[in-house]
Amino acid sequence: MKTILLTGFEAFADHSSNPSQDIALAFHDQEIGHAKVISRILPVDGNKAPKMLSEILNELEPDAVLMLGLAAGRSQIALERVALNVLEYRTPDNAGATRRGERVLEGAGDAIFSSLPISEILSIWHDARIPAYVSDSAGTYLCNQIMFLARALRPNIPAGFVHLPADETLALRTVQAFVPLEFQIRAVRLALEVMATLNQS
Ligand code: PCA
Repeated sequence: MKTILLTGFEAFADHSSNPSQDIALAFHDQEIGHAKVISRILPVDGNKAPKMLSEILNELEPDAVLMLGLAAGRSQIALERVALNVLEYRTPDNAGATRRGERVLEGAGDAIFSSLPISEILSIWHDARIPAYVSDSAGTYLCNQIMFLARALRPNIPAGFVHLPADETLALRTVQAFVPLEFQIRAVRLALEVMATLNQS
């Protein structure tokens, strides 16, 4: 049986919760097709998150990786196409750190594409009437960092990132665009179903 690593992030900045955490945990230990999903929650800490990701990859040696994170303000689910080799953020991470134009990984290329079949996943989502699009920027914060690292550390396995909008829990606290958690869970399940059928390159 294949192993799919599913990651989410803890809450950060002024967000009281993070749907990526709730959704990742909802799938932990579940079997999807011929794959077993193992979920892990990453800290929003530019030093700790990469270390933890690398330890998890070594421990689990997953066959595929799906990473989730919150992009509050976006109104649809975003399948990220590309991760940049840059860290640039003024919103402090949960350790209080900011970055100005540092590299995610010294010596690596400037950008790496998702190795998920993004067009296939997008069209399956649209068939299921899930509002979603392919995004060409995962930002320059923790989500981009983790996506870049996962692709750089495991170049031969399907790995990619999905940015989730706020859910109703966040929208009840602060008026903002949101997609109900149930839709987000459905989207992640469909993506995992596609990933369960993929082979390593
Ligand atoms: N979203 C942030 C980091 C953690 C999260 O869930 C981002 O988009 O980089």
